[in-house]
Amino acid sequence: MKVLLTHGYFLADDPKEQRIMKPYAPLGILYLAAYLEQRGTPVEVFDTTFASRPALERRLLEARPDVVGIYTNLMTKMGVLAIVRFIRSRPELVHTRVVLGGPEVTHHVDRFLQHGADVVVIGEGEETMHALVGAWREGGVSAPLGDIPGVAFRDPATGATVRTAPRALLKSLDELPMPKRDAVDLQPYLDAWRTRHGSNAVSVSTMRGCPYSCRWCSRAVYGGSYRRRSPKLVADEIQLIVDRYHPDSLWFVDDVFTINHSWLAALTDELARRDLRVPYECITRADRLNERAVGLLQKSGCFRVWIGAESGSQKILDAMDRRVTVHQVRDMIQLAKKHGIETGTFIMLGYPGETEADIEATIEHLKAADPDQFTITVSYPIKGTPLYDDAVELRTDPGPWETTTDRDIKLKHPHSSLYYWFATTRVVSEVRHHKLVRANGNGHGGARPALAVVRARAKALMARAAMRIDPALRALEDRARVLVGASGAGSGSGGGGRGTGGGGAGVIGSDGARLGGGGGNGGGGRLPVIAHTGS
Ligand code: B12
Ligand code: SF4
Repeated sequence: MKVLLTHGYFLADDPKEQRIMKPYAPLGILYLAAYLEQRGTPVEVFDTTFASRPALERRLLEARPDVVGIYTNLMTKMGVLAIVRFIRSRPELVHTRVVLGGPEVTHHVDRFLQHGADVVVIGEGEETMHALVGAWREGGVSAPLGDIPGVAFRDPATGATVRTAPRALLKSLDELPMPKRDAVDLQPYLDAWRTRHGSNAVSVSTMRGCPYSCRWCSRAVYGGSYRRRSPKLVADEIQLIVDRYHPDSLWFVDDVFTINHSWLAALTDELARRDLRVPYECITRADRLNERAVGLLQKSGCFRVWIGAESGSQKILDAMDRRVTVHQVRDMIQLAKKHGIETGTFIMLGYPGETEADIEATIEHLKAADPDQFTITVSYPIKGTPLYDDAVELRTDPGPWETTTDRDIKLKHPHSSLYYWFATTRVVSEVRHHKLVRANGNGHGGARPALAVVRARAKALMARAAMRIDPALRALEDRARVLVGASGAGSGSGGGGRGTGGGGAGVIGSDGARLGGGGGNGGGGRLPVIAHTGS
């Protein structure tokens, strides 16, 4: 039985990521590959990141796999659909079963099946994929799948979607083998990082699931569970990565790295016992940090911690169900800095109910918290999240499902489409101005910094003025819309990814995407790992 796993993400088609250039290998399918191989099914992983679509198509025709499994997230959806179409269009691949998994499939099961997938795997993938391959091996391409939990497929007789019972989550992540990183060539990833940033990183996952319930966050795969690999196995994996790839740093993709302090203490001890100290970056929540946890982070090698902030307005944090206070975030950013750990934070603009006063509170929050970097996202609702359901009246129709993503859904605001671009520019410029003035006050003055202060101030003032005349801009926009006969109420939330990096506080304004921090346009040469959703 020939199994080929792939992910439909092509770096060459992603100018934004080419600018950031912090690619990571697709961990999900590397876990699947390891799990299947451990159980006797050899797997080929076709890593699309540095490849081209024609190269993948050639390989599919050459290999004629019995099963093609494709990781799908909301960004890669269109690429994945193109691969599915290709497979369906080729007589040579008529027997190939197409299985889709990953976060984007959970809430679009029917659509993916209508567009040619044979099976959609919902949730954790290892056991389900193993069961599917086993069923096809035993029973051929039309083997019955109804007893396999965690899948959806079309009934061959009626065409109706059949969803089997949900798959129970793995009881212990320690049952899993390490992801099969050697199934892909990591070198181009490491080289891409090093060439652009002077240093590189490898991603590691130690936990699955998140028990918090931030309303905009997609937990489509692991839900509200919290499971973790034992510190010993994590240290084994780190050792292997270090021996094999010699990376400059690690990035833990975990949602809330410091959620369990005893686990962190045990990992810290295990790493110390092995004298294994690799600089790493992680993401967490302010309420899962304290003096002890920050001390452990520092001791175990954390050089940068991302602490979710989202907003400087408590009203908005509460609306998001973030369950932290603005003050906790501020205090923990300061605490981490005191321990010599760099800090980053995430900001989301345009959450429903946010006013200009809330945006101003966010600016003040960033000045007071003083993170080394921050990223700004303009809010967009992902299907399956509470925000998506809450915002039913506010969502714009992005257009045909197969050619758009949830990132194209705008939340209707009483603003012009440029408002959040101005807001992003204002946040960045005001915070930058604040930092520069403080640095000058600390005796780091001079002609160039003075010019930068003036520039930042001017930009902030212009952005603020533009926000103030927004009703006029909005009226003009509405009029233009009427004149060209465009339909659809409400304006979009923010424009494209206009980067506005700053020396001290790196930030990239974005179209709802969370991108890397200060390495952005003019970000002062900082080298943040891409930080984005989570915590
Ligand atoms: C690391 C990460 C990134 C990294 C690296 C991506 C990479 N190449 O690895 C970066 C920063 C680049 C990134 C970017 C984005 N990300 Co991201 N990312 C993550 C994160 C934190 C971890 C992913 C991971 O490695 N998980 C560990 C592995 C083991 O889990 P997994 O991938 O889910 O795989 C399991 C199952 O999904 C399933 N499975 C996966 N593939 C397959 C395939 C088959 C055939 C089968 C059967 C099963 C299966 O089995 C696997 C094992 O159980 C997740 C959140 C999370 N905690 O998972 C968000 C997450 C995946 N990202 C998300 C988003 C929104 C994005 C962006 C769109 C953000 C943006 N910029 O707008 C971009 C898209 C980039 C792109 N072009 O793909 C969302 C996806 C929501 C959705 N519906 O798709 C998530 C879930 C975050 C969230 N909570 O909202 N991301
Ligand atoms: S944003 Fe972070 S803390 Fe909140 S639910 Fe998502 S992963 Fe959990």
